Amino acid sequence: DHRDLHSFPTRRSSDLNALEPVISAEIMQLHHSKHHATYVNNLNLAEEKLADAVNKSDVSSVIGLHGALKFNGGGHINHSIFWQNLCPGGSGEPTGDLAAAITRDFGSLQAMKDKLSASTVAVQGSGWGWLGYNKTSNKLELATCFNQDPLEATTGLVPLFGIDVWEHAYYLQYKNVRPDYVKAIFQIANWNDVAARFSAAGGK
Ligand code: MN3
Repeated sequence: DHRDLHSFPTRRSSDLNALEPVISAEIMQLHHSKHHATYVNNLNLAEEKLADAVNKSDVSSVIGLHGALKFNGGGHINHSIFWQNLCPGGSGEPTGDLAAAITRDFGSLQAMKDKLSASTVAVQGSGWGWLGYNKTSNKLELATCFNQDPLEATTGLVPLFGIDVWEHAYYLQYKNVRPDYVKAIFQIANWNDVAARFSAAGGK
């Protein structure tokens, strides 16, 4: 059960403006309490149906729930990471092992941001851009996902930093100018959270 919509960056509705001016309070309110909440509610429903189907050894119904689990479960996973990836004013530049790995694998922080921005802006329709960690090669990699496809379950990469480019994430504020939203989001990036995810995955 995922009733608890934890992981909001400030946890208090009075702080919905915490990420302004990059993300408006209006967007935060709708994004968190409507969009994310809907994924959570529908994931809970799908998991109840899954438990019932498993209980009845109804393999056809188990398989039939795949789409709902992927979409709503992915939506919950992705947004839970997204809220933690952001903090008021940003955390400054990456440091330590994360900074070293970014330089090693992309040349520089700016080069990584440029590449991630370009691939994320280019997502056709709704989806996400990601900085991920490849545990097999011990390298940072970039990827994009359509819809709410969760990065690790669909590519094997451990998600470190995600940019939501569904229109609900920016349209009320940035209208059709997705590149401005993607550019601005780095101003509120919480590299401490990204570094913690990298470290937890065994990255160096
Ligand atoms: Mn979203």
